[in-house]
This record gives sequence, C-alpha cells and structure tokens, in this order.
Amino acid sequence: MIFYATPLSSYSAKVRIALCVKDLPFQEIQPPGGYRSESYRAIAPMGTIPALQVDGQLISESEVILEYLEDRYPEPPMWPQDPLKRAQFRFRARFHDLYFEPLVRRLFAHVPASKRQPPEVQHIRSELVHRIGQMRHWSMAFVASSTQQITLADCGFMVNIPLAAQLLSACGVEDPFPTSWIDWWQSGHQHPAVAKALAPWKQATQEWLASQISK
Ligand SMILES: N[C@@H](CCC(=O)N[C@@H](CS)C(=O)NCC(=O)O)C(=O)O
Repeated sequence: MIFYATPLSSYSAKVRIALCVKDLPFQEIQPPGGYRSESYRAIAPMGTIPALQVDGQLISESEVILEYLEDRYPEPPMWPQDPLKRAQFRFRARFHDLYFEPLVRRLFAHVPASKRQPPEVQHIRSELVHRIGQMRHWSMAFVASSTQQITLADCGFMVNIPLAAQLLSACGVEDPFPTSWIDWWQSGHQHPAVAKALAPWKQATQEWLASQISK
C-alpha cells in the first residue's frame, strides 16, 4: 500500500494511527509537487492528503480509508460488531470531521502574533468547548472501552484535541480544555502504535509552531 501523506497533516496522522494499530506494511510518500499540485492530482484527483493506493487503485478521504482498512484488515477490530453500537461510533467519527476539526483548522491563521485576532481566538475556543460538551453525551470510545482498544472513532480526536490545545496555547489561551480530555488523549498517546503513528506529526507540528509564533 502506498500512503500519500505529509508529517504535518492532521488528517494523515488520523489514518496513520489505524495503519499502525493494525500493524500494516505501507510505504509513506509525500505527494509529488505537494498536495493540490497538478502532478499530485494526476495520482489523486482531489489533490488532498491522505490518500491510499492499493493494487494501483486510489482511495481518498480519511474516513473512507479507515473504513476500507477495517473491512480489509479486521484484526484487531477498531469498530464494534453490533450495528447500533457501530452507528454510534460512526457518529463520533463524523462529528469529528464535520463539527470539531473545522474549528481547529481556523486557529492556524491566528498563530503568527502579527495576524492574531484574540476575540476570534476566544470565540473559536468557546465553540470547541461547546462541541466537547456535546460529545460528552457519547463517552469517548477509548476511555469507555474496558479493553482499552483504539477505535476508528478515536483516530481524529487523538490528533485534533491535542492540536487544538497546542494552537490555543500558542495563541495565548491557558487551560483551554477540561482535564478529563487531556487525560484521555495522553493515555491514548501511550498506546505504542499510536505513539509510533504520531511521532512524525508531533515533531512537524512543534517545528511549524516554532517557525510561525514570532511572525
Ligand atoms: N475531508 C478530507 C480532508 C483532508 C484534508 O483537508 N487534507 C488537507 C491536508 S491536512 C489537504 O489535503 N488540503 C488540500 C485541499 O484541501 O485542497 C479527509 O478526510 O481526507
């Protein structure tokens, strides 16, 4: 399998978690010419990362890639078997992509001090906390699981909750999230496969923040 991704891409990190939890062999390649480029669009028409090439065929969209991996490599399972429970996990994954991550994305523009708009940062923070409040009705999969297994519903949050906290902190916001959420992702990051999957993303994120913060 060829995995088109970059170290800094949070959606790539989300998929890399599942590849590592399932211990699958894959070759990670940066999109030639960068994402959105003509040369990469010749491979992946959407121009987005992540993308997965399997037997010469391409799959785009992180959530679709995760579900393909689960269908094709069901061990260890990252979804429950029961259809109703599975639907609830799917809801969490969809909630992350549609309602949580787009808020996190908006913080990037405020990291350079010269471009920061503190009222907008505070607004995004309160929206994030509001969304977290909504999610609390569906306890997080990893914490709820007695087996401490990582599920597909965890992959996006494992990346974007700590990313949101880091971005808010870089924008001068202290203690952005409830302690239980910090405990949740820190315990998830100790899972050896998650730690391996997130190592390149953590380093790239640190480097990016260091390069932007004083701009
Ligand atoms: N919905 C997409 C979002 C992926 C995404 O936004 N990737 C970014 C990099 S992290 C990207 O490729 N951006 C280029 C673009 O949107 O044209 C997915 O889940 O795969």
